[in-house]
Amino acid sequence: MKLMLWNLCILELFVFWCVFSEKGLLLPASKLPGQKMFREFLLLGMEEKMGQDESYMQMAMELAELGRGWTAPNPVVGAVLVREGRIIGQGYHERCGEAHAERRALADCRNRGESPAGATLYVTLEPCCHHGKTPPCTDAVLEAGISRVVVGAKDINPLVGGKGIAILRARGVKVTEGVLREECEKQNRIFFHYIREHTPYVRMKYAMTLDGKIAAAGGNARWITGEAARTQVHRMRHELSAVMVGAGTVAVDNPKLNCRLPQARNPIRIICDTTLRTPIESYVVQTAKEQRTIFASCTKNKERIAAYESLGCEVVTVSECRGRVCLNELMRELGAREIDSILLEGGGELNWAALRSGIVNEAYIYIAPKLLGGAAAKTPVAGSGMDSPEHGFFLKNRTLAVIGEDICITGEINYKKSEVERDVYGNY
Ligand code: AOF
Ligand code: ZN
Repeated sequence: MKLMLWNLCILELFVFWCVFSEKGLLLPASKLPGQKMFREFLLLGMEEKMGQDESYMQMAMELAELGRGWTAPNPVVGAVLVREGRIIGQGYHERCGEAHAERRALADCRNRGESPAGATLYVTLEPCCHHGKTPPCTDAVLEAGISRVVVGAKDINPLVGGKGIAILRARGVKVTEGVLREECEKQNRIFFHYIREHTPYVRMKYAMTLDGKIAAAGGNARWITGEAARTQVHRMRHELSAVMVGAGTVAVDNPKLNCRLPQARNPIRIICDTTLRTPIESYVVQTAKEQRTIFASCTKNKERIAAYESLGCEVVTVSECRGRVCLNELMRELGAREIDSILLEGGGELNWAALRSGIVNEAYIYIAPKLLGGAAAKTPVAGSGMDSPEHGFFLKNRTLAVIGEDICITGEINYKKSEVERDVYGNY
């Protein structure tokens, strides 16, 4: 009992560190010292609190997180192999194109000199049964002689879609489905959205003062929030595939739109620029050969397009909706390019258009304990605005957290039909 309490204490400290430390979720846990031993130690005693299946699945979910940012457009997946109450292997999907979590766990098991025959495999997503960039995981599970597979979420990829589970059952493997299903589905909400809609999952993020300003009256926006919140945003740039801003933001701030954290990747940059007027000298254009940069524009001016392309930019031409880049069409174009997620970093006009066209899935709103004033100072969502408070976009499944000196509110946008304006082609 004492040991259990001690373990829970450490677990809570660890969670606190993850949520509140400046680096928090930012340090890839694979780089933590003794990470594997630490996880296995944490599990001691947890079975008394949760069911055994749930606690191993929880561990598989934590492993899956280590792949976040590297696996797109694939899901994050973790796997744990257990025999007679002992963990004999663990792994996660590390990068798109590389081995899946199940094969990693089996390799780890063999590296430890253990045999996977007769073991139970815990995996956060149904094992695949198709030949993609890698061979089917079902083959690996059957060859290894695994006797039971515990699955978190079903894979809705039409190439799998329950067939992985059916194949295992038909071959005599005992399969338990839906352990921590909701949590596992939530963990891969980007993947599920992308597979279902073929468009990117969009997270709108902005930082404002207590009086709702995203910059001072003269336009200076450095910095609204403190360092801890800014570090978190950099983590998001690593975790989501792309970051999107309007041409106005590039013209005013000349931003880098990169990720300044160690062992992290840079996001693809997407700039919505209706008339393709972004200065050629701007940082994003000049560094397009080092960091993939996509301009979304309505212009048909071939020379202008060629000028950007010669510097390494990609130009995606879409139709015009209300005089601006058609965001619904753009999302379909980006989905076709396998971009599964976007961090929308505004400004106000783009945020409004994105909300109004129904492409925003969730919002991360940072609030700094400052008041700036200024009737002309910019606000995070501009455009023509709603005519009545009852028509406002509403956030559901909200969370509230203190990040350094700031507050962060998150939530999913609960669209009602009246809030989204689209034509018969699905465009705003
Ligand atoms: C699993 N375990 O770890 C992952 C799975 O092109 P491939 O071969 O990498 O296959 C990608 C698809 O496989 C992906 O769309 C999803 O359906 C599944 N991902 N499945 O059993 C894993 N990453
Ligand atoms: Zn697989």
